[in-house]
Amino acid sequence: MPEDCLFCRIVAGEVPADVVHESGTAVAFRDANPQAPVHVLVVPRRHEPDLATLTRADADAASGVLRAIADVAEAEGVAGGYRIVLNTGASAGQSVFHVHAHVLGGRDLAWPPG
Ligand code: DGP
Repeated sequence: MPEDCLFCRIVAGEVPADVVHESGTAVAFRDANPQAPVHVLVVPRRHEPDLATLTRADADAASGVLRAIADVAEAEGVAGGYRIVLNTGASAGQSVFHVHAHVLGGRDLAWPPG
């Protein structure tokens, strides 16, 4: 685990977070800067910077993230309409380089996202 990775520290319980879901491969917690009534981050326990590296390194962990997204959407009551965002790379707005899926819902979501 990289010692300077914020999301590794949340997964390890070293940094407090509002955890809403956990599995053997993934952890989900509320975003500290929510952009919608439901805004949950789903991260793999394993540290990888983005979805491509995670999928190539550990397909089970990648599918665990997808499963956790579905479980979170259902538990949060937004399974009928929500958005998944994986900002990948600084130019796309990624600021924490431990892969994470934003699960956004609870309001109408405009498209294109900008
Ligand atoms: P991104 O820009 O796609 O890398 O998203 C990073 C998200 O992480 C951003 O929406 C804010 C959130 N975030 C940053 N620091 C913390 C924290 O300490 N706790 C929680 N729960 N979320 C955080």
